[in-house]
Amino acid sequence: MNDFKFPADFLWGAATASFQVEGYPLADGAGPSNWHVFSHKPGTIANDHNGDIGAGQYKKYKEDVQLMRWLGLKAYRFSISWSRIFPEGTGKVNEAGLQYYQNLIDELLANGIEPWPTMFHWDLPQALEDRFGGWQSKDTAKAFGDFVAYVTSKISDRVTNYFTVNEIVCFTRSGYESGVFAPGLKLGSKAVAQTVHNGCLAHGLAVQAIRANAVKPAKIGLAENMTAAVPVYEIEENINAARTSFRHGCADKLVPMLEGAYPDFWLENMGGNVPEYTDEEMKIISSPIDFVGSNIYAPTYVEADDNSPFGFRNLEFPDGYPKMNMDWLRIGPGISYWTPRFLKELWGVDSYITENGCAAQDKMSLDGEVYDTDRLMYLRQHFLAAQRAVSENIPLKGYFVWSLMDNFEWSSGYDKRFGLIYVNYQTLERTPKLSAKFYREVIKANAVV
Ligand code: PNW
Repeated sequence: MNDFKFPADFLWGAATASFQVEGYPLADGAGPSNWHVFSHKPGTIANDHNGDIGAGQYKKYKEDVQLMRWLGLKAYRFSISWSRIFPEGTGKVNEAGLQYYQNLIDELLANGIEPWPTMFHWDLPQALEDRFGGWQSKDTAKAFGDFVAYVTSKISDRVTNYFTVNEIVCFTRSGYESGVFAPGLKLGSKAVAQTVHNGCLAHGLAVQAIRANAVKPAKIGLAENMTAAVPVYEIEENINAARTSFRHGCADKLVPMLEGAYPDFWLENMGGNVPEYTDEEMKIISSPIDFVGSNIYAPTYVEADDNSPFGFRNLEFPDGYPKMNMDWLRIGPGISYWTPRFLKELWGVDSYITENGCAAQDKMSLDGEVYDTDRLMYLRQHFLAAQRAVSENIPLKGYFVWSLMDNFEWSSGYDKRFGLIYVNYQTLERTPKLSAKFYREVIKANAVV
C-alpha cells in the first residue's frame, strides 16, 4: 500500500517576499525600492494598491513566527530588502534595516524554524534605477554582489541556506520589456536580453560573495520560474519532447548557470540581440551551486513532433481549461513531479519547490472560518505529484508553499489572495484557512493526508 510518505528529512516550508508582506517600506531609515516608487504611480497596480502596509509583517513578525510554529514549518523562505540595508543601493549602511532581519532570524531559530533567505525578490533600491538604469547595467549586478557579501558576513553565523535571486524573468522582462512590473519600462529586444544576462551575472556574483563571506559552509541556490513542461501523456516520445522543451525554456538562465554557456540554438535564434558578455562573466554565472529552487504554478503541455526542428511542440490551451483565480494559473499538478525529474535528468541537481500555491476567491464565512477547499485540493494534488517524485528517488528535498499568508500580489494588488493564512487588511488580523489546517496535518504526518 502506498501511504504517501515523504523522506524523514523532507523540508516543509512556506515562502514570502519582503515587499509583499512586510509593509512600512520606508521605516527606520530605509530607502525607497523601485517597487515602492512604481506602485505609487497611479494606474500601475489594480485599485492603486501599494506596499505601504503589506501584511504588516515588519511589525508583526513575532506573531507570524508563532503561526509558522503552529503550522509546524521546518523552514521559512523570506527575502531581504536591499534598500532597507543600503538605502542608496551602495555605500552607507542603515543598521536598523539589518537589525530587522537579525531579529527575524533569531525569532525563527528560537522557535525551531530554519531561516532560508532570498537575497533579492524584485525590490531593487530606486537609487540604482536612477543611477544605473537598474538591471540594464552590469553595475547593478556588481552592487548586488557587494550587498550580498555584506549581509552574508552579518547573518551567516545563523544561516546555512541561501537563495540568490528570485525569478530572473520577472524582474527583467516583466519590468523592462512588458513594463507590467517595476520599473515599468518597454525597451527593445537587445536591451532586454542584457537585463536578463545581468540578472544571471548578479546570481553568479552572489554565489561567489556568499561562499567568500559565510563563516560556516553555505548551501546556495536560486529560485527560478521555468517553463514547467509536462508530457501531455506519458509515452517515451512525449517525455523526451517535454525534457527538450524544459531545457529550451531555461536557455538564457539555468542553462548558462549549469552548463557554463548559452546554447547554440539560442545564440542563433537571438542573432543580433545577443547581450554583451565575456568569458569571465560566463565563469561567474556558472559558479557551482548546491540546489535549484523551482517556482512552479502552471503547466506547459508538450507533445512529440517530428516536424518541428527540436522534436517538440508546446500545446495551446483550449478556452475553458480550468484555472485558479489568476489568468495564468492553469491547474496541472504534474509539474511538481516533472520539474524535479527534469532537473535531475538534465543536470543532476538536487531541487526544492521554492514556490507553489494559488490564488483563490477566499471569503471569511459567518463562523469566522475560510473554507478554501479549492486551494486545499490544488495543494493536495501537487503534494501527491511531489510524493511520486520522492518515491522514485528523484532528489526533491523540500517544498515551500506560496504563500504563508495573503500579501501584496504585485500588479494585482491585494485582491488576489495566495495565503494559507487569511489577512484582514483593515485590522491585519490573521486567520489560518482550511488549507493551513490541512498543511499542518501533512507536515505532522510527513505524508499526504
Ligand atoms: C511568483 N506567471 O511570480 C513570485 O515569485 C511571487 O512573488 C508571486 O507572488 C507569486 O509567484 C504568485 O504570482 C510569478 O505569469 C509571476 O506565470 C508571474 C507568473 C508566475 C509567477
